[in-house]
Amino acid sequence: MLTFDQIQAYDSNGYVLVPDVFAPQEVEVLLANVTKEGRATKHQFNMADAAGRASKLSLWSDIGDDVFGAVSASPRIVNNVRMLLREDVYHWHSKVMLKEPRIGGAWEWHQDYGYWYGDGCLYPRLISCMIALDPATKENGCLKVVPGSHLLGRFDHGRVGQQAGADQERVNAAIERLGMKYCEAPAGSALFFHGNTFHASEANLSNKPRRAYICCYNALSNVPYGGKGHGRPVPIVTTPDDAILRYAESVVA
Ligand SMILES: O=C(O)CCC(=O)C(=O)O
Repeated sequence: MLTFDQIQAYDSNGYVLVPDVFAPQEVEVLLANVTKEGRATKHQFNMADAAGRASKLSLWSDIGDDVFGAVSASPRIVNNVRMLLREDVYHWHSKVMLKEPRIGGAWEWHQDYGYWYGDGCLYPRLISCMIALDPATKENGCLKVVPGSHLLGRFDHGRVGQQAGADQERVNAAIERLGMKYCEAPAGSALFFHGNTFHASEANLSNKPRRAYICCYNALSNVPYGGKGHGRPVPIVTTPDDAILRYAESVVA
């Protein structure tokens, strides 16, 4: 459970990094499932960055009855998101981010609400939780954020490569005023960030992969109008705490 200080940090900065949310054995099971034939391999696609480098990911909206579903519905994530939003939430979507060694592309500066505004959400009451599967470092393209930018409101977004990118002039002004922080993160950590927090990541120029699993949630009071958006707006039934390790055997089999 997040502490009072962590919740306060999130409220003022728009993000909070929590170490050791998942144990090394759990991360191992997840990594094995990233490469094993299944959800993570079936749904893969690229969203090229401004330089044309491939930023590969796999994305789905249903929680699903597998190890990835066990994380998306983990009480360690869902209950913290409920606390940060001060209300119940539903699963919006989850994605495996595959930043491959030397070729994995960047993610351009954006707000997630820059994408989700177009899906009919009236409020930016969405949270993403980025779970590091490999240690995320400056060299392999860890997430970088503009602290406090969740309070700026939504900026206009246009196309940058195949991604949505925020108005660069305003992003530069925000960075000048608020600064920018690299969120280097140990494997198993969870970075919770607000739907309006500006974030980006650089290309992976190292010879190590930078894989991460990102789970996104929307407040149940913020269901998009017109039947648009992702996920089913129903409360999440959280999984038992040992659910991830139960999938260890299916990897070996
Ligand atoms: O994987 C990354 O480095 C960034 C992903 C991201 O910005 C996003 O999914 O919104």
